[in-house]
Amino acid sequence: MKTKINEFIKLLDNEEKDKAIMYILNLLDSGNDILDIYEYFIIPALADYNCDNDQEEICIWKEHTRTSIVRTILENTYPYLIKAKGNKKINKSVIVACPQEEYHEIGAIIATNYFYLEGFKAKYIGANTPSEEIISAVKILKPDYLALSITNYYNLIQTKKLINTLKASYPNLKIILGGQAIKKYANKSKIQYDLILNSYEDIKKLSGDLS
Ligand code: B12
Repeated sequence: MKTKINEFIKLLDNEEKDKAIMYILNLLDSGNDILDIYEYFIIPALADYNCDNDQEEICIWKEHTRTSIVRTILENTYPYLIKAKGNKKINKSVIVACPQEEYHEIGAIIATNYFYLEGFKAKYIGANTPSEEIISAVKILKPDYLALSITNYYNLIQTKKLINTLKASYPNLKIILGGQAIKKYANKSKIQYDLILNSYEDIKKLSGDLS
């Protein structure tokens, strides 16, 4: 496995988009578990990425290029998710979003896929989603859960205001928080929430508790 991961990361480092995509699709076609592909290949491809170039502008476009390749790979895993999910269904819906100014969305998309895999009716509504759009989605779709992914801690202030507004109008809506800023700063920020989830195992446990 370690050799395969290194081979894949090398393809990404060299920005060999076609080869990187085919590498993962071949692993999936040869029967590897979709969750292993997420955990060992897709998540570390960005989470462990450090740009070692000195000039910041090179780092930024390189980060964009890598993210774009990883995103394409992620979208291409969807048919395999459909197969892996099978008939699993629980009668709960979740909207996943990145709040206003939060552009880091790969974690949110992965979380949406994990909810889907565990049988939730899961809908991802986007990165940098203005508060009024999130409120509108809650109003129209009436989900059981709203899951917000926050990476940058400075987005916690706006998110805190959004949750206060939502809780005042929709007291039954359960708020799930996840992402790097939540892992580090949820308690300090005194943000309201019902659940903090950060991994597939956390979502699987919630699904088990609800079944
Ligand atoms: C890719 C990336 C970007 C891309 C994002 C593109 C996109 N479409 O998503 C772009 C280029 C836009 C970007 C921009 C910026 N970035 Co950036 N970025 C990254 C990078 C390299 C990877 C992030 C990522 O996708 N990780 C992989 C995912 C899978 O991991 P994850 O998000 O943690 O999600 C996992 C869990 O947290 C969890 N999870 C996440 N959300 C949720 C939600 C729920 C409900 C659940 C259950 C679980 C869950 O599940 C996931 C799977 O395990 C990180 C470096 C790093 N080490 O993380 C920096 C990083 C996050 N960025 C950083 C910064 C500073 C920025 C910028 C301010 C400056 C810049 N570099 O351009 C801007 C800010 C943009 C904004 N306003 O949001 C800092 C953040 C520091 C901080 N403040 O805490 C980091 C850590 C880099 C660094 N070391 O300085 N970035």
